[in-house]
Amino acid sequence: MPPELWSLYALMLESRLSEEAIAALWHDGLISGEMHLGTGEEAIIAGIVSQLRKSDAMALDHRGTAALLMRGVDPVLILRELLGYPDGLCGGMGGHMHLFSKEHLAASSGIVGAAGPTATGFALSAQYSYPGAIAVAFFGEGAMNQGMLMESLNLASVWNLPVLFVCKDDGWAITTRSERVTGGDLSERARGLGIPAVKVDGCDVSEVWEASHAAIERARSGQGPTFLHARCVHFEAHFLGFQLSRIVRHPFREMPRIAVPLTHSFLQPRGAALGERVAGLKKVLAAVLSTFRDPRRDSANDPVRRARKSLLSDPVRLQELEDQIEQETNRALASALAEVPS
Ligand SMILES: Cc1ncc(C[n+]2csc(CCOP(=O)(O)OP(=O)(O)O)c2C)c(N)n1
Repeated sequence: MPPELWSLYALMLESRLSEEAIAALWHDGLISGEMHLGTGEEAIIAGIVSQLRKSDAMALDHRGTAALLMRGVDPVLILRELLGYPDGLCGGMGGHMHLFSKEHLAASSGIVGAAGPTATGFALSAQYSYPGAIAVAFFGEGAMNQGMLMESLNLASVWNLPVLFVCKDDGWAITTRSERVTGGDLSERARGLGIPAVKVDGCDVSEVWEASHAAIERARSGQGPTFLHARCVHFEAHFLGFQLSRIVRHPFREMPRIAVPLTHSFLQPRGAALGERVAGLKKVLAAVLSTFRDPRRDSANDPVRRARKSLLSDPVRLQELEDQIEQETNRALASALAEVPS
């Protein structure tokens, strides 16, 4: 039986509000370095994490915050980790890309593809020591071109390990379109290694829940791994402050920042021949114009909004739930910003 959409929406909203709070801290300069969020992935994470049991493990990529929040890791510990405080989840040393919780059997890595071997290792130990327990690997489609992930898929297949491999496919690896670097069909790749593969709309939490439920049951009952290919959209693009996502959101405000230096370089007397310059300019214009058709402009791809729409039939309950989650998030934020212990 799937849980009611209310509880899945609560997980997704808590994650979204917490990540919006993280974004605000980052924009205020309180978190150093890059910041990759999981905004847009909430339906994939909630649909799966809501089904995990205590002895199940998670291997996460550079966008692990949402999964840890939904798994029940204290949001104050996560926030204090991102702020670099010594009483953060990993002593303030891991940052957002290397979040670990031994208690929750969860390990992240900023090394693209590393979720594969980590989850496979977790699953191997589960097969010996905790029959019925499973491991989940979350990774982007860019990671599917990493050798270690392919090797993990292969080993999980031949050793019949209880792993759910979850490919969160947003079609981009930083600035590279997936079709420019990825041959063939990803589900077919998994099938080629003997692993059943299922494609889902990663913006639809009920669809993700249904598909992953069957896969998780297969793994728990000793029938081996499954590959789940879930399409999603990253609303912040690769990381916070990413120029391309700013153009997608505010094309007219951001355009002059591109057009002015471009015009200057175009009019330079030295450099490439005119034909090459025109060709270059055409490419840039095409890239900018394509942002108008970008899926990130369409709120129908926002999993949180989509789930919310289905709950609008009970506006009073919805308002109560949203108020409660907002208050909890604000409380966690206030605690996280409290004095660093001396
Ligand atoms: C082994 C390795 N190579 C390159 C990088 C730099 N890098 C960080 S994120 C990223 C793109 C990953 O794309 P994808 O797996 O699709 O995940 P997404 O960021 O789209 O969620 C790259 C290349 C890295 N961290 N690790």
